[in-house]
Amino acid sequence: MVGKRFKERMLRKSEKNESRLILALDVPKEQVQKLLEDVSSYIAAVKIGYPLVLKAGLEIVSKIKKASDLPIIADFKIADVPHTNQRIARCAYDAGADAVIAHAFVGRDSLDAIIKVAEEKGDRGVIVVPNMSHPGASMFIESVSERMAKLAVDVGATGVIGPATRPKEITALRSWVGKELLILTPGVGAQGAQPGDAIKSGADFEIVGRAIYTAKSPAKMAKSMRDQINESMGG
Ligand code: NUP
Repeated sequence: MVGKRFKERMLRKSEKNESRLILALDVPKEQVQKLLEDVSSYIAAVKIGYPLVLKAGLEIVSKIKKASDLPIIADFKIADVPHTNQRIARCAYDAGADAVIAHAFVGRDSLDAIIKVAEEKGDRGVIVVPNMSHPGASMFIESVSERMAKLAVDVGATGVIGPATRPKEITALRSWVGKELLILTPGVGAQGAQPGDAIKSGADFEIVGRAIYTAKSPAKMAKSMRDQINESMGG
């Protein structure tokens, strides 16, 4: 498995902050610093993606790195031919990303290309997408998610994305990927899932964006969601 160092870093942060929450930082760059100051102690990692990076530039990754010691997951849903995948992953890791998110549907060679870069860059993480949280996932992705989850295991990925909105599919996902791979689940809050539901179904982390960053008090919301998840775990 690639990215053991990333996984351990995330689990250490999770333990320190007693949190299974990942913040989706899909905000304008002007909001990043304050949001991080408000919620950093209640989360285990941050996920950045196109909504932020296409405006702020990739240098936002190093700025976040300087401002906090949270692991950074670059959600670029990489989905191209192998050599392009490799170049995209290299850009993300060189900018300071600890892990990247990549689509599985492009096939084994495209994922292998990213895994190779992750190894070269010092055991960074690779999170594969075998399923998605939105209703449209039922059109195509869901019907092949078992094969894609098993591909994630075969290529040696660090983890997979699962739909918090459909907890039964997380249970199935866990049975396909085994215990070692991390399962990260978006869909909590704005997309309808309740904090804790995905973890109870076998996920390791819940990804939350809008429910936290549009709240009147992001800090209070992050703390409350973190606590709800912990309560649902019996802790
Ligand atoms: O299946 C997925 N669903 C999903 O929402 C895969 C994702 N990567 N995401 C991302 O998670 C989405 O792009 C957004 O960054 C975050 C969820 O945000 P929110 O719905 O909590 O605001």
